[in-house]
Amino acid sequence: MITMQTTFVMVKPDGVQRGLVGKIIDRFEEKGLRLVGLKQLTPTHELAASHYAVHSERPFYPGLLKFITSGPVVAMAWSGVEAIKVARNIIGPTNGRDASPGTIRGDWAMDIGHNIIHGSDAEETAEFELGLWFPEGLVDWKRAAEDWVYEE
Ligand code: IDP
Ligand code: MG
Repeated sequence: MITMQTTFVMVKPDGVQRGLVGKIIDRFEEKGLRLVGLKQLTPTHELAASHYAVHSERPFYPGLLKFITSGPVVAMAWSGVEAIKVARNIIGPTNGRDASPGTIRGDWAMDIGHNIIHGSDAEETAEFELGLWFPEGLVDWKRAAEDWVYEE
């Protein structure tokens, strides 16, 4: 069953400071996903708290909020068939030391907290996160290359 999805991806402050934004965008673009939203911003405490509300009882939550609001992030929306799973595969598991080479975290992260990037984990979270970070909406376009990316 072919499901077109849009997922929320964010380069965290460590990824921005380390100069990895361009290389990270390449991974998603070259895979064949379609960029439908992109902006840089320093998240407010309120925005970060809403985004990570599901983790509010966890011991790492205060440190996580401090980290995410510490500087600019790059927020993105990517569309494609099963884009949520595809993006999570490109990103790799949470702890960079467990992540396989070839994934973003596997290539560039050595830590569970400083792990470079976020990606939505399910349809409901993607919808929530896209509404939160892109209240202005996304860009509606067709990437001509999709005729070659997908068989039908
Ligand atoms: P995910 O980003 O791979 O989906 P989650 O379990 O949803 O991972 O955790 C959200 C974020 O919280 C992680 O990306 C990481 O930045 C941070 N985090 C998760 N677990 C820990 C921890 O044990 N220590 C420090 N930070 C953590
Ligand atoms: Mg998560």
